[in-house]
Amino acid sequence: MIHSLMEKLGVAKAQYQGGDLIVTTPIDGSEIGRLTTTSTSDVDTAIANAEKAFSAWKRVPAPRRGELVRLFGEQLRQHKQSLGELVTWECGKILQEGLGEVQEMIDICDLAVGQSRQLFGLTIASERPGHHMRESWHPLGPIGLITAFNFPVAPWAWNSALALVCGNSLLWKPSEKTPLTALACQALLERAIEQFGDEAPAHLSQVIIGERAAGEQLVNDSRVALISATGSTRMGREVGPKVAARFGRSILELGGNNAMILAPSADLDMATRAILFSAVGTAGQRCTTLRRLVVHESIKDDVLTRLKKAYSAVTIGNPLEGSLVGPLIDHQAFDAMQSVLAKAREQGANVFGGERVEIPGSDQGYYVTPAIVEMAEQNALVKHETFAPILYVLTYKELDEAIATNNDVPQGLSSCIFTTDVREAETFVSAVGSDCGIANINIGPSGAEIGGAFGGEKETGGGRESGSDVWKSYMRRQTNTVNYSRELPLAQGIKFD
Ligand code: UN1
Repeated sequence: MIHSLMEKLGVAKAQYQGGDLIVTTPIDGSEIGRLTTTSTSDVDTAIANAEKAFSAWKRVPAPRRGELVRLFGEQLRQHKQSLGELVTWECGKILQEGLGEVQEMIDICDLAVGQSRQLFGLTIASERPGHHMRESWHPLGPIGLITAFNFPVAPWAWNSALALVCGNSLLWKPSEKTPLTALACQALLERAIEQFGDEAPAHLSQVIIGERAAGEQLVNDSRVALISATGSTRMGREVGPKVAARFGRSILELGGNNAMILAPSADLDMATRAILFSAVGTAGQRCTTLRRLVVHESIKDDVLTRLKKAYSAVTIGNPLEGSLVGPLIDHQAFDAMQSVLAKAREQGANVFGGERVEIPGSDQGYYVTPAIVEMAEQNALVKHETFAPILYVLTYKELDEAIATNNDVPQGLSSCIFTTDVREAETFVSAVGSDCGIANINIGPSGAEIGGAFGGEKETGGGRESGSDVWKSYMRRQTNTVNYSRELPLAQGIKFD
């Protein structure tokens, strides 16, 4: 199965057989590939080649660069099914979500193509006669991308589609758990490059296979102008200071601990569906997964009854065969979930679900029933992000208290409120409301569209990816003052003669 998918996607067998990095599928734990890791000296060469590619690519007019991304988007459209299936094989998310991830890639390509004709700056009034000022945006340099297993392809595409139209070259270090999808994306991009022709330099996009050390090499190399890294807060705490120490730029997309405030006036049918998708979907392994439900005490019992009914009806099993919940990525993820649930029980919490589910033929697959954990208070356990389907339930009396609970965690990615009271809704998205990068009304915290800026505050890292004006992160800003007069007046009225 893997072979025929890889063949359709244009990856030769030799690229994923016989190497030292073993890749397994979380579906049943079986081996699906062995890749050769990139050596330290090969990473060094790759960086040097990325610099050369940048030097050529920045000379190509931006709308032409957009044409390459348009061709890449076409490749993704043609191969959506195969790439979606490969995503499912490699990271275990259900096929609907694997396909959704590829759709996000297609969407960002469309956005980037349009953006390639809109890399505009401001014109600014000068205080001096016969002068004007403007801002120009120029290509930045080689961009290093470090991505996580749970979204193995879309975040790479958010960054690379924009980075390419902005005139940069790419170096991609995918998660060591999901390198096959990276090879497939690279193969599709290479096909687009071939169609595009000679204007695209060699080594415009390169994949680096390896574990932590390979990523660190990118992080520490001052030739890499920007590091965009998705992963845990622990990883970001190492990457951020290292890039800053060499005055590089970084975009960090780290942990989330996303809450929903459920108000008494909410449409509970809608809220239940939203909770189910955002807490249970992707087996709780999105950075935007709903992890905390802050429900008004007057509706808690009703909501818990609805949720437990919905949770019990969820199908758990092989993500290629129509289940709603696939496996956790590996046994470490399972162990982490079990240890957190055991601690919660020790603390007196009421735990519903969370058991291992045996799927015939998948004894090395780690499938679990999603868990609901009623907590008396938002303690250290709740404030910690566990990358598994655990939904903590907390109660509130007044909206202010619920907003304080929403904000009282170290992470600040996504949040939402379900209410039909416009005052509550607007307060939640106001300056005294949610402190997160994403704050939604009557929609769950996950499943953002690519048109907006994606990312969060505090320990989430402060980076933004995808839409809005995020393209500016992949360019350098230049301020130009132009004198078209025959005089040389100084700014601030200074006389110097
Ligand atoms: C992630 O989990 O790293 O908003 C990204 C969402 C998706 C992206 C998630 N569009 O849930």
